[in-house]
Amino acid sequence: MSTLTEVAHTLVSNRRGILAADESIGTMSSRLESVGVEPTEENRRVYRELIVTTPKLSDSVSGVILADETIRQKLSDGQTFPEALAGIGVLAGIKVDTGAKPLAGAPNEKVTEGLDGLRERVTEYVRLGATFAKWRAVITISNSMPTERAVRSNAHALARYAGLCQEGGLVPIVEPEVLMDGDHSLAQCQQVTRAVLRCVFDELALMQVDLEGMILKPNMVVAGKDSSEQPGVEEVAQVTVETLRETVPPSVPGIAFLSGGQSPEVATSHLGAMQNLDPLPWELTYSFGRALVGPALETWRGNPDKWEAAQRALSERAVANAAARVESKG
Ligand code: 5MM
Repeated sequence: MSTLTEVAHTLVSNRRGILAADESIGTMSSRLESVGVEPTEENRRVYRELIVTTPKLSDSVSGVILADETIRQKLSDGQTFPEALAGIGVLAGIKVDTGAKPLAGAPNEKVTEGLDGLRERVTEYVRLGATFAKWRAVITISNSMPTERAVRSNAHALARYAGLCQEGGLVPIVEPEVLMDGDHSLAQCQQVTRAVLRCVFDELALMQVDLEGMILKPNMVVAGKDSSEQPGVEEVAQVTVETLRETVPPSVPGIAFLSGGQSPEVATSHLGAMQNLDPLPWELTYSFGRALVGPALETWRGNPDKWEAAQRALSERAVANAAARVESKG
């Protein structure tokens, strides 16, 4: 097994999942402000320290995705974040995209940027202790979207990113997110997700990306959050797995879902319901951001007295998701 394949398997096996703590400075600052915490570099660091020092984190978390700012920061004990994670048996990842920017010729659609200089940045991130990377593309559903232009541009960028990461020794997490924003139906989400994943795997093949050395991070197939018809948990699980079976080759070791704005409990229920749908050719796990850390951030609110309670809130979600990966198998 190559190192890339080993890292990919480690990330998705043993019931564990990935914690996405890679909010860009802008997103992290808004999240801190929403709970009354001043959005300073130091407060972003302290909040990330709370996450990675959560007791028993490694029982249910295999990897933590860091932001560029965080991978260069230190914990209060002087360790870097990758050092602290390595010390507890958790892999360090790094978000390498530089954000979704307006796509020329496609009003209201975005293409994720960050390919310029990526080869050199990958080398640096490996030196800083990263073993895997993440790049997120966003796709919007409406009457006129997504355009083929947006889907193909984003798929192309994801594949070039994945190729550069593998060349430099990082396992790429390939994240094409079909957003929950809007009032679209479950069927529309399925249709768009299917088309996006087909295009992504076509581009990955063109770039000769080794599928055994990558992780796919897709959205679950759900109705738009403003839709009046919300499917039940079993239906979401069935339609999501059906869509993945149609599009994701079995050589991909694992699929780690994003939560995309679902409540923590609902995201966990969906993950659990999917485990029953044998045969699954890949591991199905989580790479949640908000659905893992949301309750912890709400509990902490910058109050040092709430540090342990916040860590318990994170632990509770992480343990629930790890349990969801097996419990349903009954
Ligand atoms: C943690 O947030 C990630 C970075 O977002 P920005 O670049 O917009 O700041 C984000 O990519 C995240 O990893 C995924 O959306 C998954 O998180 P959720 O909250 O959807 O599970």
